[in-house]
Amino acid sequence: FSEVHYLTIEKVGNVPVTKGNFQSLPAHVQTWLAQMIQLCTPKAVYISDGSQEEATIVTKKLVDYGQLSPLKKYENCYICRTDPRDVARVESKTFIVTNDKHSSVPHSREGAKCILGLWMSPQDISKELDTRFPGCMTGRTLMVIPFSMGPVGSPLSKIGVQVTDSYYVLLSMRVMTRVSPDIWRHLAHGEEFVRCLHSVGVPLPAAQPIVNNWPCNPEKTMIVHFPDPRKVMSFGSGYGGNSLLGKKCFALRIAGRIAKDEGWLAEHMLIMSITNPKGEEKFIAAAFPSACGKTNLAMLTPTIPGYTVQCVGDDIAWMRFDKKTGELRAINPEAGFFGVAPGTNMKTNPNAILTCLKNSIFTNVGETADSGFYWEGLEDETPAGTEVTSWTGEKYKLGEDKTKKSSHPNARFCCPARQCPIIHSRWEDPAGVPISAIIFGGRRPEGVPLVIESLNWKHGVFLASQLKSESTAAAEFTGKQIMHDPFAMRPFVGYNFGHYIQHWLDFEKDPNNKLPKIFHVNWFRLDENNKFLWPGFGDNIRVLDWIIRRVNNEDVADVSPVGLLPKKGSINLDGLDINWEKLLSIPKDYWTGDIEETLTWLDGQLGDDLPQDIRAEIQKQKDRISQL
Ligand code: GTP
Ligand code: SPV
Ligand code: MN
Repeated sequence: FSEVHYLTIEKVGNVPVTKGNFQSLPAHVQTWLAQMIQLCTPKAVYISDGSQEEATIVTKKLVDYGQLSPLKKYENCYICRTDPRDVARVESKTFIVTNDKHSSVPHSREGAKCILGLWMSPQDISKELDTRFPGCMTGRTLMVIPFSMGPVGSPLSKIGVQVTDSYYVLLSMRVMTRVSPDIWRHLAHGEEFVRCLHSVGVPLPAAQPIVNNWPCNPEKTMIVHFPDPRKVMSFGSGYGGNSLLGKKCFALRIAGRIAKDEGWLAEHMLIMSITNPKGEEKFIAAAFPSACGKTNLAMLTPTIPGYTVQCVGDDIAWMRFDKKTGELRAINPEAGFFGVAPGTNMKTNPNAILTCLKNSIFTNVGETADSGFYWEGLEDETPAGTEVTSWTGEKYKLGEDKTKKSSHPNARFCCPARQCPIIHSRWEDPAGVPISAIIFGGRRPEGVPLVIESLNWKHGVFLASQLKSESTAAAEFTGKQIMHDPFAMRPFVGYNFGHYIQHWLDFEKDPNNKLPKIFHVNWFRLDENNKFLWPGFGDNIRVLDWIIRRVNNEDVADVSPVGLLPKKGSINLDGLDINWEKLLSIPKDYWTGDIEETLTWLDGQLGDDLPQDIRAEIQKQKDRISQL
């Protein structure tokens, strides 16, 4: 490098830059990077350009190292097995740091352990970080990844820069976000960006054995957010939402805080469009907790004729009411899908399978002897007797021992959204798409009908506040417990949850806002033999069809104590054998207990931060249920 270049490097600690030109970066970026380099003491600095050439070189490096191996059956696809201690998000090690505790977490009642965010003081976190980050990249390369959440240059988009010592993260960020040297131009005048620092937390030589060539530091894992200075610091994990910082850390926790300040919404929602047989298109957004069906709904293949579904996004939506038209406009800030692999097949979600047949990374899935991917759910598409190597490295033959599992339940595919056969032509529209309905839902084995329409906006916000779901493998919880997950945002909210609910309520105050109707769905109700009462997947179009008819104010709903329910016969059930009564019933005992539990829980968690409007909705719902 040039002398000038060298001097700059010398200033940041004599660390060579092996790719890119540090000196050409915007000054405020250089300043921050210099601090990160000084803190982490890498052996080299590498400035990513997001190009295919770069990905090819980095991929080869990882194959040589043994972290990735090619899946020869497909084009440019790779499989990766992690250290089995690093397989999912870790909610219990995810913190929000602010000076004022209650800007981050609610005033929970005495004795109620707050699960709507963990706060730590700047002083306490400093101590924690000081035992982690200094020297954490010793012997490793510090990579600098400039990325945009949302189309580069869109007024709805936001920029981040991630520093990481993981090549896997570099490859995945390139799929999940828009990584490009163009970003630097957009920061040329000192513009704001979210500062994302990530380290696997294993300086070299490693103090402990590295398992599966997947360096990580589970004992010291910590994911820390600083919403005020718009900063994220993640240590010890290489997996998913812990390490791809554009995703949950930035696009939900930090962006949520920005959205509150600026009057918009950053939500854990898919975005899709449905066109009915008359050719009318409507866009909807839907929030389900992790591993509860967003990707599947977003890419659904309709089982009834005449409908077309197109996908805009499968996990995160940034939405704001248009000042002129009052429409709620949404963008998908991501560029890829990081989807749950198990359960995905050509029957349940052909579009997901077709999206990930090239340029994709598969983590913690099984591999067939002919170098294809395999996971639970692909039984019918894979000949019995096929030899599979499981994610833990065990070899077995399909069909021989039913107790063998090929994949971790939170195994994921990571693939570019543009490869999706039904990706919407407007999925990168900088203006976003207009949302007509918002749907919430969860895994509710008992009591909760297939679909409920809220009585009005406030009641809808209440329905979202009382969202619950069976726990899944996307987080560290074990066993099937029904957990509260308001707005499907429990793990992802970046500020006081009471303020978050109030923020939703406040949209009603602007008469210009065209408020979408709000719905609650449940694909997971069980019968007495623990069988799903509803077939789900492609048949969910039947419920979406009903929802759109309600958006068009068709007279297909009856009022009930818990909201509007479909009139019998108003959901197209052609060709299905459905027990309507069991699927739609609202048992008085169940709902009486449920509303009490909801009030106790929300009051315990939020204390005086629980908005009065929600207390009033709870009381009204209680009164209605008592008349059932
Ligand atoms: P995250 O990526 O963790 O946010 O999950 P997600 O909400 O996108 O969930 P996803 O669509 O990946 O589904 C998770 C699991 O639920 C998969 O194993 C699916 O097969 C299963 N699933 C999805 N939709 C349905 C449905 O309609 N009915 C049933 N029974 N299962 C479903
Ligand atoms: C989720 O858990 O909701 C995910 C996967 O989408 S992760 O990126 O790990 O958060
Ligand atoms: Mn998700």
